[in-house]
Amino acid sequence: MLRIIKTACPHDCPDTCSMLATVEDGRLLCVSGNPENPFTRGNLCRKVAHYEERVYSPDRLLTPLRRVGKKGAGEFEPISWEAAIAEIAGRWKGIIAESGPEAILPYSYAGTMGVVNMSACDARLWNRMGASQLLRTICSSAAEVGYGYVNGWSGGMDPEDFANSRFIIAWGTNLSSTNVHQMPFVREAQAKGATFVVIDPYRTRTANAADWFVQPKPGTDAALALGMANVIFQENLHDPEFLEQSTVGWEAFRERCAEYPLERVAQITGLEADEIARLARAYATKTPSAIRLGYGLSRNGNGGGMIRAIACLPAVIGAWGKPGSGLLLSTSAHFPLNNRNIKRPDLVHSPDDESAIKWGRSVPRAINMNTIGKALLETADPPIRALYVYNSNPAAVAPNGNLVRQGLLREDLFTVVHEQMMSDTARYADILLPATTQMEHLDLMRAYGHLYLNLCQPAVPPLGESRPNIDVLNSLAKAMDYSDSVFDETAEEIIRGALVSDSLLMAGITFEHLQEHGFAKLRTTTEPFVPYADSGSGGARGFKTLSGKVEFLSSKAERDGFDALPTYEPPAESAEADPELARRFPINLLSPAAHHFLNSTFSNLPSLQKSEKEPRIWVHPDDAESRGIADGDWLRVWNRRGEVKLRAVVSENVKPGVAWSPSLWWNRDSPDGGNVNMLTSDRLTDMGGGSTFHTNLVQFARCAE
Ligand SMILES: Nc1nc2c(c(=O)[nH]1)N[C@H]1C(S)=C(S)[C@@H](COP(=O)(O)OP(=O)(O)OC[C@H]3O[C@@H](n4cnc5c(=O)[nH]c(N)nc54)[C@H](O)[C@@H]3O)O[C@H]1N2
Ligand SMILES: Nc1nc2c(c(=O)[nH]1)N[C@H]1C(S)=C(S)[C@@H](COP(=O)(O)OP(=O)(O)OC[C@H]3O[C@@H](n4cnc5c(=O)[nH]c(N)nc54)[C@H](O)[C@@H]3O)O[C@H]1N2
Ligand SMILES: [Mo]
Repeated sequence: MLRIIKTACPHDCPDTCSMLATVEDGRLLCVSGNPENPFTRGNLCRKVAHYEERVYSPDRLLTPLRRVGKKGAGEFEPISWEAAIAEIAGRWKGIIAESGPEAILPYSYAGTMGVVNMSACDARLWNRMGASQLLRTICSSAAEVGYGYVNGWSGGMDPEDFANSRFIIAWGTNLSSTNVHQMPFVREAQAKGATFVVIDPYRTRTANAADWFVQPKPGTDAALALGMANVIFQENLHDPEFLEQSTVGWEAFRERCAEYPLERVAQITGLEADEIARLARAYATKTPSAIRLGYGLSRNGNGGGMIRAIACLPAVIGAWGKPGSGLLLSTSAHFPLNNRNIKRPDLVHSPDDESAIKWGRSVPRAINMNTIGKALLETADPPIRALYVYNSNPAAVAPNGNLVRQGLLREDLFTVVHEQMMSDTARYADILLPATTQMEHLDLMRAYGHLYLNLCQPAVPPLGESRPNIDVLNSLAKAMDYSDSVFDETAEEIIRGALVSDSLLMAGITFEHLQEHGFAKLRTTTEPFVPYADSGSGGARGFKTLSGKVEFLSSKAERDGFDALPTYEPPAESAEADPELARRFPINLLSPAAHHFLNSTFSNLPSLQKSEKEPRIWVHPDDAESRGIADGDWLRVWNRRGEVKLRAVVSENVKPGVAWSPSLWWNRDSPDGGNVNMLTSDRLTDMGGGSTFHTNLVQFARCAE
């Protein structure tokens, strides 16, 4: 008997595809895209198309395990769930009694983006406990803060509206790999005569699909954006009416842009002055024009400032409030889900809470996830004594990997990992718990690259003894003697609570509706949705800044210690800011998303490893020649933080002085057991405490096989 279940892809990707799972006798046979969804249109990416390979992978964890060997050796013995939960709660109670709840650190990210298993069940437990808070900054925080200074939130265009654009820029995003369902809308526009531009220091797959590829030096895009705005103002291509009615500080901004004449911008970015001028003119005149801005470029030391400068461009030309026009960073803020019901902030300690009085802090301290290595090794008052990892694989994905390893190797750290796979991080666990995949549990997905909610309905029973996050965290809450009724809520109850909304965008989107259809688009007033369209004459309203307008001049930014106007600053670890360092380590290594992996998810599957071939590094022929390197040689790549071995691809896809290594291989499958994050820096971005994976100076040389 074949059954087809409507579900969705839970992984950390803008596309959040509507899927159909085909099941026979409780076994997942295959998955396919749900053809009814107008955004994902029945197509799945290469990674997810054979999801059964992931569900039934030999790396799946099927029983709870207790460490028997040395820390990190990956040697375990099976134990029962009862024993595992009792042991964890017992250790936590002891630690809380001695050092307070902040000695416990949960570490998680978006292994699943489900509302239940990423946002609800965990927040409730950690809030109730008063555990250290984790700042979830590894991906988007710099971009959100930089963009937020301009528009007040991270929302923007409907991705489906790109089909109506005549000029599209993919700026620091590799859509053909990381947001594949955006591309048909781009191609539709191209077929109607639109120009598609890619701005990226690496010639990506997306660049190969573009009409115009612009290749600046990494970390210089703020100068490029300000230089473009300068051309637009000088040539009178700006929209004075929009600027007057809907923005703050545009004349001061125009003066700031005048500090970025073409020659200076050409020198900073490494682009020809003429190309910058042509790009600015085309952007301003071939309207409606749209920018798809990626998080990728924000992962530079100056990432927040770059995003902030780029985010100003649509307002300069009055692009907001019109079809096919504007900018899209993320759609996640568009979903009016009931965050109070989801996270239950009322469970946070009140100042007269017993534990808060005893330990002296009513709001627990926050630890930035990008500096997890340092936090494990150096945090005091109290030190981190227990770590609980779920939805993430920090041993592979976090920067400054050698430090992360050292932290995880601490003998006195009690580490629990709840995982689907025997991941790099799982090997460091003291107690290792098996997690269900999305095929085995219920959840609700919002998306960061479109406006559809999806219900993930379980297709098969949990494999082995695996359990979803909600079951495990609720069991732990009970074992901790927390009697709050929220720890009895089921996934369905949480989803129903999340859908409670008085927003018109949610009209009729009920649990039953989602069960029947699998997905629902937010009930926007126009189709496609056009943000800020309900404007007064000549302008657009509804920006979420304090002024309600686009803020070139931001008093909020100023209060936060930044320039009141967008500006260009080189990242700290760059030739411009630190020439001495750049002499020793002259290559800027970018390590963005790999086509066949999703961060470190899927990187263990043989078929996808085969497509991704080997841990590799793309280097320019000049940089290869000067070091006697031939295509296919093994390279030793190093800096002050670490050293890794990668296979050389000699290629003009990068400019001299830049290298590119797609991420992420597991350490397990990397030569010498270390992936590219042994090199990356845990220095934080200018804004938002974000990650700086692309601001990474290295040196390389040929090495033996
Ligand atoms: N196949 C695949 N898809 C994914 C992921 C994956 O790992 N694999 N990861 C998912 C996740 S978690 C995220 S956040 C998104 C990320 O999706 P994207 O935002 O597309 O991120 P990346 O591919 O990491 O980086 C995009 C591009 O930014 C470029 N870049 C780096 N520095 C600069 C710069 O200074 N200026 C400019 N202009 N460009 C720069 C890189 O060369 C890269 O091509 O993708 C999601 N989708
Ligand atoms: N060098 C370099 N490093 C990077 C990046 C880069 O571009 N370059 N990208 C960064 C970015 S953008 C991001 S978002 C981070 C992502 O970093 P992570 O959030 O750690 O993402 P993944 O590597 O996908 O690991 C997610 C893990 O969660 C597990 N998981 C999935 N679903 C569940 C579940 O329901 N329950 C439990 N308990 N576990 C589950 C998966 O098996 C997987 O091992 O990586 C960052 N690291
Ligand atoms: Mo991400």
